[in-house]
Amino acid sequence: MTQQPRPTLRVGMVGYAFMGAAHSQAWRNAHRFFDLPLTPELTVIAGRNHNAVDEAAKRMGWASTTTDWRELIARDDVDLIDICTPGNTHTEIAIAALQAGKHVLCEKPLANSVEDAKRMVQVAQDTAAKGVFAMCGYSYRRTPAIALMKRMVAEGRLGTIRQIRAQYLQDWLSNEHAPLTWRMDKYKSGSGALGDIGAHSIDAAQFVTGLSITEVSGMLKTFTTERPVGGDLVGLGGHGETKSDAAKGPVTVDDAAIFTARFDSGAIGVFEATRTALGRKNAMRLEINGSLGSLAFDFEDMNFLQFYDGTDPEEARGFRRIMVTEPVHPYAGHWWPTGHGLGYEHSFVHQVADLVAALGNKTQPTPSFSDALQVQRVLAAVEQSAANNSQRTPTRNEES
Ligand code: SOE
Repeated sequence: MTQQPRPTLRVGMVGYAFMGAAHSQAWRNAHRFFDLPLTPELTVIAGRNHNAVDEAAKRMGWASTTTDWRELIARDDVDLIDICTPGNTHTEIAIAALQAGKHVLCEKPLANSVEDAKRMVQVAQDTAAKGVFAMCGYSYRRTPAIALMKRMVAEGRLGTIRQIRAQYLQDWLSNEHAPLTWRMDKYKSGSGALGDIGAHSIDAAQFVTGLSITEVSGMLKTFTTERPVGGDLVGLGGHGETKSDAAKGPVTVDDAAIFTARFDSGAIGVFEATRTALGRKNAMRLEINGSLGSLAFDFEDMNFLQFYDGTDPEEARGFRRIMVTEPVHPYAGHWWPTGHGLGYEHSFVHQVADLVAALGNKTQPTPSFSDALQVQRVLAAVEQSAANNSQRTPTRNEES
């Protein structure tokens, strides 16, 4: 008997840069590797520049284009809006889409302020009651090793969680000649390394432990306070040199952020997010120390998870290097035979698969906008702490 074709989920995406490309890959492939209740269709992509969005549509596989995101929302052949734009546009697009009855996937961080995030949460809660759902794209929680960390913590393999150590280290702004882009403009991005990559660490730490951050003390640093305007924007946000006599513009966000955190259980944490750790390319690291064991992950070695089991016989104790490619591991069994490994793009496919499964079951996908609001609160608290110079004691003073 021939199987009935699955209903479609017609997607309209706003944006076509790095995240647009990663999300497009996920919309194209999720239903080919996961048994989904709905089959995504890449219906329309929106971008401000007509030629650029047409080129992107051809390259990424979108059926049509528009230069006005409002048209996506007006179309009755679009069921979900995927927001892959700078943070200052998330609130307006997401609220308009939800109120038009479209599901929403919104890239992280949710918004550029707690106030905007709260507005988005309110609308999302109202529309969820009518079966229109919203999710925020914290994709790292869908890396198999991080999902395995959560499973092992929930199974009690670490005992009582005591310390969380999270670093997200990049180096694409180590070069002071790297050009100014929207990621260095506070109005567009909300913050620098803190909100761009520190947000991933905050979400992952809370997701894996099931704990919430209740208090922080932070420091922000901008090493290069002005950068050349224009120049070749290659890669993440602006690799490459620009002409030395190029006009310069102000950097209004942090290059690096560090903060300590207290969790609701009494656990404590240390967080670091930087774009100037020369030599570290995308080292999203998370270590959890518990009373019975420890787990440690580094995205630059993303198919492996380090596990120290304190309940092992004393002579056998040591960090084990688990290859997270077995069918028993989260997501891994949908792909290749054990040992063949996955990459950065697979977490976005897992994100789409889980989102579509939830929509097909008419249940709230996670992380919800409320989950993302909690991250936004932590980001704002770190910025406030850094601005107030709170908890900082000079090591020298006039007497010493
Ligand atoms: C830039 O730092 C960036 O593209 C982030 O915006 C992404 O969220 C991260 O996954 C990779 O680096």
